[in-house]
Amino acid sequence: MPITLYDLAGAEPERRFSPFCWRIKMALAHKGLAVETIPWRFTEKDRLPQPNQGRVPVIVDNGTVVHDSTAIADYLEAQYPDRPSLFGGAVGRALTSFVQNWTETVLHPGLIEFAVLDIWRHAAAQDQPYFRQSREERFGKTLEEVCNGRETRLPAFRASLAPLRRTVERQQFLGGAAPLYVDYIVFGAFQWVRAISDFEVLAADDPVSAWRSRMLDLFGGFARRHPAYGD
Ligand SMILES: N[C@@H](CCC(=O)N[C@@H](CS)C(=O)NCC(=O)O)C(=O)O
Repeated sequence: MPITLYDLAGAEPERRFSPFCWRIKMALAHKGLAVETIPWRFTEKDRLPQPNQGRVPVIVDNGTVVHDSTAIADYLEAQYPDRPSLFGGAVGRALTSFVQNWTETVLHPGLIEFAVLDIWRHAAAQDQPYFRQSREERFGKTLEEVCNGRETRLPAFRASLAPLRRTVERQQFLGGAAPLYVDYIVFGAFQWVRAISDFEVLAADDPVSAWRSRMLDLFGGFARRHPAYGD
């Protein structure tokens, strides 16, 4: 029986843009596990299986409900130890935490200021008022104001990617010669923006762009097949 994944969708059911869900979709592909995704909208809290926190990703695996991307990755690693490892052992698991924290405290905040208005534009009609209100409360300004002048912030954002750039220009993946969950965490952030915004955050000649392209090619071009902008 395939694993069920509740996956954030926009107005178009196939436009999937949650960075946290992308981590898990890539992790499931890495493990070679069959998955059936259920498109879910921000305001459909009641449709999620219990227990949950009103957020996705949530998976159901043979009746077991797991929510939160980190808990899901740990669950998959423990539940399916004979399949390719997501972390490459305890040391890899520990170092993944650093990259996850960098992604969530530096990369995501940088990216959301480019793309939050585009998220609202792509959100389902029933989600738009909730999304606008909740995010404007969080930012203390309108979505338009958040994204205003985003071109001028691009050079500083690209400069902030130096640690990632220096890594992926010297090795194929963050995991080394082959990708690991740590790659999926960072990739999820770029795929989030790529799925809902035509604002290209990476220069074409950036080694980070080449790495993103390698990620898009994984699993027979799995991520590349989903609705998105750009290459
Ligand atoms: N810590 C959670 C974060 C999940 C999360 O924030 N998901 C977003 C979608 S990207 C969500 O479901 N938001 C619901 C809302 O804003 O109401 C994880 O790693 O899974």
